[in-house]
Amino acid sequence: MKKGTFTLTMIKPVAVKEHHVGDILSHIEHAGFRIIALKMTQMPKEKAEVFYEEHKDKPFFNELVTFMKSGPVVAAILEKENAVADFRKLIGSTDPVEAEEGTIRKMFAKSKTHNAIHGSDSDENAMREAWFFFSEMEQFS
Ligand code: RTP
Ligand code: MG
Repeated sequence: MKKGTFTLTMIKPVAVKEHHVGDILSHIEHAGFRIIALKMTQMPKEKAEVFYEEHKDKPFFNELVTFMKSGPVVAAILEKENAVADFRKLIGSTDPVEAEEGTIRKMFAKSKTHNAIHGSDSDENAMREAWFFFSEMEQFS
């Protein structure tokens, strides 16, 4: 995969539990993103800590890890020009209270921690996170 052409998303446990996987994937595809890898998986504590290691010193870290290991997530690699920035726009602000109308977090988030979906914040992190979840045999660029 070429850097800058994709992002990594994860539908978080709250949205999987509440049966929003189909609606969210549909929304993503209709916005012009191509799903080039997809799986459901549950992260053990150690994996969730590695995925979010950049936040390890933040006050919300333990709550975040506890939430992220609480149930299965649906991870996907999404291909599109300008994928990282366009996808962050599609999901909306971290806190659903601040998220714009029509964004995925506005529609499906329960709170700032339980905010329904993840999107990579840079091309470097998209690359790291894509390889965190998917092997070469699972990527269909
Ligand atoms: P994400 O990485 O999941 O796409 O979210 P983000 O970039 O919008 O936000 P980030 O600052 O990277 O935070 C990662 C996740 O940690 C939880 N969080 N809780 N209670 C709080 O103050 C708080 N702040 C962040 C959220 O689940 C957030 O998505
Ligand atoms: Mg982030």
